[in-house]
Amino acid sequence: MDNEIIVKNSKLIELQTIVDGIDGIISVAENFNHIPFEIKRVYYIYSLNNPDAIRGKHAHKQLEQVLFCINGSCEIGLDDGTNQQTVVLDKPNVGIYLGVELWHTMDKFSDNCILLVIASDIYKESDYIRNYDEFIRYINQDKK
Ligand code: T46
Repeated sequence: MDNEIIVKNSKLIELQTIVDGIDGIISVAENFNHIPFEIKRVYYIYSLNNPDAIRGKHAHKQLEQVLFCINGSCEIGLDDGTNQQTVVLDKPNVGIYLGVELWHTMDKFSDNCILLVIASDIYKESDYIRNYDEFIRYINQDKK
């Protein structure tokens, strides 16, 4: 398992680290710069105390997102319908871009894991494909 991205519509995004001596580090994500879309929503997932938790298990039709594990670590499972891979997020300044039509899961959360998500749109349940067979049908349909 490595972090070379082979699935479609995904890439790693590495933010600069501004090291403030012994007093900490700053990483910055800007609209259309480090983040390849206009940011419309930020949410974060925490209190991931169930070691067996598997989140995600869906794809998006239009939504683009970048996930950062800003504390601890977790694994992101990616599936574009042809290729599957697992990516470890364990650095606060390295995130993963999830484009459209990408089935994803999040699991193997470490203690105190915090997942920060930057999204291109507000929450719309109609944008979710939550059934895997439906996802495969959706990506294979003729989009004339
Ligand atoms: C995604 C991954 C990375 C809202 O009402 N508003 C929101 O902005 C969000 C994110 C969620 N919700 C509600 C919808 C569900 O009733 O919160 C509940 C749990 O959402 P979900 O099961 O989709 O959570 P995850 O962790 O599986 O997925 C989340 C995002 O929803 C999703 O877009 O790509 O993180």
